[in-house]
Amino acid sequence: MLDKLKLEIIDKVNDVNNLEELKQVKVETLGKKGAITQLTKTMKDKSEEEKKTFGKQLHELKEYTNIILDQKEKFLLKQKIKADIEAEKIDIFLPGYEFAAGLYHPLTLVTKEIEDFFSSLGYSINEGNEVEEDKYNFEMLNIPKDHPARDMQDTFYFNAEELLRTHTSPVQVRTMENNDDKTTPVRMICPGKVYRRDEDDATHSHQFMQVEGLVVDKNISLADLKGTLELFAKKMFGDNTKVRFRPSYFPFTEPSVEVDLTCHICKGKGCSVCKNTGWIEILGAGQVHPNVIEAAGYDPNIYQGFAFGLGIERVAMLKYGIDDIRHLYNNNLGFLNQFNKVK
Ligand code: FA5
Repeated sequence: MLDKLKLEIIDKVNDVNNLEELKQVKVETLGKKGAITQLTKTMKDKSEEEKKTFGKQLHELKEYTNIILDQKEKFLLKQKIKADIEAEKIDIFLPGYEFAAGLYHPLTLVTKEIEDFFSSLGYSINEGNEVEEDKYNFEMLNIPKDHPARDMQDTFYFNAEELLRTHTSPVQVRTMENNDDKTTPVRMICPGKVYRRDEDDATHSHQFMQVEGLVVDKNISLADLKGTLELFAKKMFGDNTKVRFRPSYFPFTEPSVEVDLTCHICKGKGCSVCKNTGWIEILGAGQVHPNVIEAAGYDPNIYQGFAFGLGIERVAMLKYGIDDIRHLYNNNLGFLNQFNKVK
């Protein structure tokens, strides 16, 4: 009887083609209701003599079944792994996919170039706060509460004391103030975003970027500022670049200037971008006002300085011939992909 069962089990295991079917055979033989388990249950009705011989044979059949099921399982597993590898085979000779690498935004490119230039002159690169205190954005820059210069830069307030900075100039004060030793010179630039309630047009935006520059030392004059900015303009735009210094007014510099470069679109003839002047203003600058030097803790009788605030968008527009500042904010990949293709 057990020989017949053994042959049946061997046949079943031989006919199995996959792991699922093998599981089924295991249930049918060794499972709770499986043939071998059922036979084990009949043992209690057998005589002592039968129990010995039948029990031994049944045990051997059980061992044997376990072994052939195990062997078959190993064989089927091997087959499955082989089939999976076959199915997932990679053809290493197929051409790869091209991944588009990220590009620098033109404003980042220009910022990096400005940073490189000033670092090469020994300037440090500082960071400021976009949410700034009234004290630093205005008061310590010689712009008291009722000063009309505030109107020109009116902005977004969080409360009476905090606002989105209207320019990067507060970093001038913070840098001087943070310098514990008020005898060491300062040479720094600070790039960052600024905000104003300006009307958006081809050259103005309500949110734009500036780079502040500050030098404080003994014997610093407007000639140093002029030399630095002329060198900067030539480095950024080529040796033939024309730079114009116009007298201007900022409460925190005296004297003050505004600096223009020849319009890149009309080359100085006059067009809608430069409002027919032939020039585009890129920065405001001047000798740091003695009141500002003093408020930040330096002695204005010994130390002088120059400072400038450069519009990064304006530099990018001049450099790349961009005729509308709004192109820089629209996230139009067709436009952005023209700059510095990095692969
Ligand atoms: C200032 O912001 C002064 N803080 C600059 C300064 C710094 C003067 C240090 C003296 C010493 P002004 O408002 O002119 O100045 O702005 C400086 C530059 O920012 C401008 O020349 C222009 O390039 C850019 N700019 C100003 N307003 C806008 C705007 N709405 N959109 C884009 N760029 C602007």
